[in-house]
Amino acid sequence: MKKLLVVFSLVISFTACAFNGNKEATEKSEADVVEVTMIKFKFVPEVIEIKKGQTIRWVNKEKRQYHSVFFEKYGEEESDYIFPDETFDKLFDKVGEFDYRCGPHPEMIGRVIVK
Ligand SMILES: [Cu+2]
Repeated sequence: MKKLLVVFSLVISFTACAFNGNKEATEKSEADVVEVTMIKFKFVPEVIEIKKGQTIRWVNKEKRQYHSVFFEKYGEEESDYIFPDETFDKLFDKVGEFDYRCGPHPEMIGRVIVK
């Protein structure tokens, strides 16, 4: 009976550990996502500074207009069109300054500074 209790409490503490681990992972991933808004044909903020390993989430807040995110200079593919209330995520794992634009609106530009 005592053995059974030990096993039982071990199971409980493993479960508790796993649960805490998940909670921390969720908190970390939320902190590592930084939002840029697409509104009135602008990226807001136009220049954003983040840390290596963070993700930018572009959020389209227009009423009707779609946009895209295009790091053209670096030979990257344009994102799919991002329609109102849709988002696009991109992870930045290299330090540097990266200029981008909207595919359909070349005058709509932004810069990501990764430190
Ligand atoms: Cu656009």
